[in-house]
This record gives sequence, structure tokens and C-alpha cells, in this order.
Amino acid sequence: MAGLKDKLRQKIEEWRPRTKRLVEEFGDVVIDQVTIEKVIGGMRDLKVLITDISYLDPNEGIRYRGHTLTEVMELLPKPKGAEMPYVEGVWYLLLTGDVPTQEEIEEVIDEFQKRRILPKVVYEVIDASPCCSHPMTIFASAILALHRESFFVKKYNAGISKSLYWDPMYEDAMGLLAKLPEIATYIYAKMYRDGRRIQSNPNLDFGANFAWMMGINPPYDDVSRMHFILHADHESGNVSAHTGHLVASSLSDVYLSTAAMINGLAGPLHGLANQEVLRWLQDLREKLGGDDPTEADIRQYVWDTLHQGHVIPGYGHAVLRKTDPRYLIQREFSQKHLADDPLFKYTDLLFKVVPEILTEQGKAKNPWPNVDAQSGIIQWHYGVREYDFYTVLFGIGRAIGICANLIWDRALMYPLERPKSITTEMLEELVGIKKKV
Ligand code: NMX
Ligand code: MLT
Repeated sequence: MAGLKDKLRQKIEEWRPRTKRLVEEFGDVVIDQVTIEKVIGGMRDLKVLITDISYLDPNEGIRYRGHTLTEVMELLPKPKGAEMPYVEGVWYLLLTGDVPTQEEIEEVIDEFQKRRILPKVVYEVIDASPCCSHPMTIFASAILALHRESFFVKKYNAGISKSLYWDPMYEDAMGLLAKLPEIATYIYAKMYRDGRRIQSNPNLDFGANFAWMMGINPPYDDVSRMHFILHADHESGNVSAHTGHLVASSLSDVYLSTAAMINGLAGPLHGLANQEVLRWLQDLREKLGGDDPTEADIRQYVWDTLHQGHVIPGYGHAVLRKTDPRYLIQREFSQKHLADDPLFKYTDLLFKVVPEILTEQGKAKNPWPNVDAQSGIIQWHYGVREYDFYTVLFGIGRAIGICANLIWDRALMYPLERPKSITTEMLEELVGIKKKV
């Protein structure tokens, strides 16, 4: 793809001296401090990673290439008559830092169309998945099955120079992103629709084609665009992005690294929380015999959950200290399109009572809702009621940001990630509560 790749090549060449200069001239400048609390406490807030694709401010939320999500939604071109921008546009923005024109988006659409066909082995892997496998397990396995297609591996084995690694990574990323909707909708059809599959529609953009293959009418095309755009990136320290970066730092290709990030996303404290929200709400609904909940019902349920030692899914965040703007954008969409949905009423009541209760409990540093508190309710409304599938949708979106990062990781020739570990005894000796023997 001449246009995008040429632009990327030029940007990479312009960027490289900046990274080189920082290391060579300022490499020993201190930017953060490592305390024992940080080492034992999951490295919260430690500034030890670098990415230029997105940045997460605790109060403002995520910026993609310097733009807030509201700006991204306004700036990126939209298909005719659509409320939400092209997913292809966010890929272009994250990769290059530029807002694409309609023509540049058309190029990406064409390129994805050319690369979307799945090799037979992917169907075989999905078909062979043992019954009761979680869709995220099947998703990761299907992505792994593409590893043998890797252009990067072929070029690496042929001895390509390190400064060119980004090029085959780009080719693999384009190939993978083009195929993810095909993989995900086949998993969906296989697991929940007796294998009845709707073939891809070559005339549609990423979001609309996904909706088409799911067999769901508009505005689910806009729901898909919104979902993939909002989930695309959340800087580099979150579990999925960090895992993808870490695995790729050993020069694993895009397929191996993305499958690994999917595995990180599949945990309930991370991406699986969108499934957990629905499971938790359906449980409440059952308890109430399908009746509309009162505020008192919701309060009781939230406290019961906390007293049982569980977290409230969809609330809290490791970095954010305000309501997640991704939640607010989805809430605005829901108010417009599904205001009368009974489940939306549940989420509205939760938004009213949970922050107050978490604050009263006094443990969570952030009592406000995150992206996962709202996303599943929208899927449920449009007929995707198999909530085990929701994290796969998160994974498609997140792959966009991960792929942009992996290409830039190789472009800037970041090295193998290998921090140092120490023992508990060493820390005890360091603070003087144990004598060195
Ligand atoms: N419900 C109950 N307790 C909570 C919650 C919550 N939603 N959030 C934090 N806490 C607790 C947390 O478990 C910890 O307890 P303890 O001291 O007993 O270990 C305490 O509050 C302090 O935790 P924080 O420092 O506020 O949060 P941390 O950075 O460790 O974790 C999350 C962040 C997101 C893992 C946490 O807020 C959580 O478990 N939320 C619910 C799950 C969720 O929604 N995850 C999705 C996050 C977004 N995403 O898509 O990835
Ligand atoms: C994410 O989108 O990755 C989550 O909000 C988690 C995080 O940023 O830590």
C-alpha cells in the first residue's frame, strides 16, 4: 500500500533522531523513583514505558495522538449517514499521527479487503476447539494459527536488516487487522449460531462489514465502529498493551504478540470485566424476578457483592481518577438509542449509587465507572446476548492500538524488555529489618 506505507516510512525516518538523541545525550536523566511499594504493588504509576500512540491522563482520560476521544470522533471522516467515524481512520491516525482524508481511508478499506481471506487452518483450529472453550481462548488460538503466514518471520530468516524490521511488521499487522472481524464472526457463528455464517460484504467498511457478518441491522454498524474506536488504545502500561509490547520485544511477530495480548485481556480485572458486568447484572435481574430494580435494591446488591469480597465490575481504574470518557461516550449513545432499555436503567442506577458506595467503603482509589460498565449493555440491546463474546469485541479494537505500537517499537528499534527482579530478603536487608548473612 504505497500511500500509507510511504508516509509511515517518512515519519519513521524523521522520528528516529529524536529517540537516538534522548538516549545518547540525556540517557542518565532521572524521571521517576522506584519504591518498595511500587515494586510489590504492581508498578502503579511508574514511568518506565514509552509510546507516542496514546497518552492517558488520570483526570482527562485517553488522548489518541494528542486528541481526546471527543475530538477523535469529530475529526475522523465518517461513512455517509453514519454517526461514528470509520475504524480505518483510527488505524491511520494511531499509526501516522495524521487525520486521514476520505481518499486515504478508501486506500485502507481496499487494502483490508485484499487481505481479509482466512487460510483454511484458521477454520480448522476454530472447528477443532473443545466444547465449552471460552471464545477468548479460541480467538487467541485462531490468531496463533496465522503465525505460519508471518511475513516478518520470512524476512527475519532471510537476514533483513534491523532498521527494516518495521516494514514486514506493518505487512503482518495489516494482514491481521483485516482478518480479525472474519475470525471473530466465525467464532460467533460457530459457537452460537450452529455455524451459520454470513460472508463478508466487499462494499462495506470495517465496522459496517462486522455488523453485516454478525447479521445485525443498523445502527449496529455504528455500534461496532464506536466500540472498536473506543477500545483501540489506552497507552502502554495496561495488561494487554504491555503484554503485546513485551512479547514483541523478543522479536516475536505480530501474530504471536497479539495472541499474547488477547490472553492478558481475557482476565476479569481487565477486558473480561465487560462480560462480568453483564453476568453480575443478569444475576441481579434473576434475583428480582425480572422486576425493575429500585435504588434500594441496587444499593443492597452492591453492598452484598462487596461484603462477599468481590469487586464491582466496570468500576475503578489503575490510572483514571474520573469517569472514563469511553463510558461517557457510550452513555451518550445509549441515552439516544436505548434510553428505554431495562438494562440501561440498571446501569443508570448503578452510576448513581456505586461511586458513593465505593467512596464510603474507602478502598478503591477511583470509584467511577470505566469503559466496561456500559459496553455490554449496548451489545445486549442489539441482540448479542452471549456475553462470553464481549471481550472478543474488546480484543478486535485493542489489536488496532497494539499493532500500531508494535510497528513503531520495531521502527524505533526498541530493545528486548528485561527488567531486573530482586528477592524479599534483599528488600528486608536493604531497609535494615534483616541482617545480611
Ligand atoms: N470494586 C471493589 N473494590 C475495588 C474496586 C471495585 N470496582 N476497584 C478497586 N477496588 C479495591 C481493590 O480491589 C483494592 O482492594 P485491596 O486493597 O483489598 O486489594 C483497593 O480497592 C485498591 O485498589 P485500587 O488501587 O483502587 O485499584 P487497582 O489499581 O489495584 O485496580 C482495577 C484497578 C481496575 C483492577 C480495579 O479497580 C477493579 O478490580 N475494578 C473492577 C474490575 C474492572 O472493572 N476491570 C476493568 C478495568 C478496565 N479495563 O477494561 O481493563
Ligand atoms: C484499558 O483500556 O486497557 C483499561 O482501561 C485498563 C488500563 O488502562 O489499565
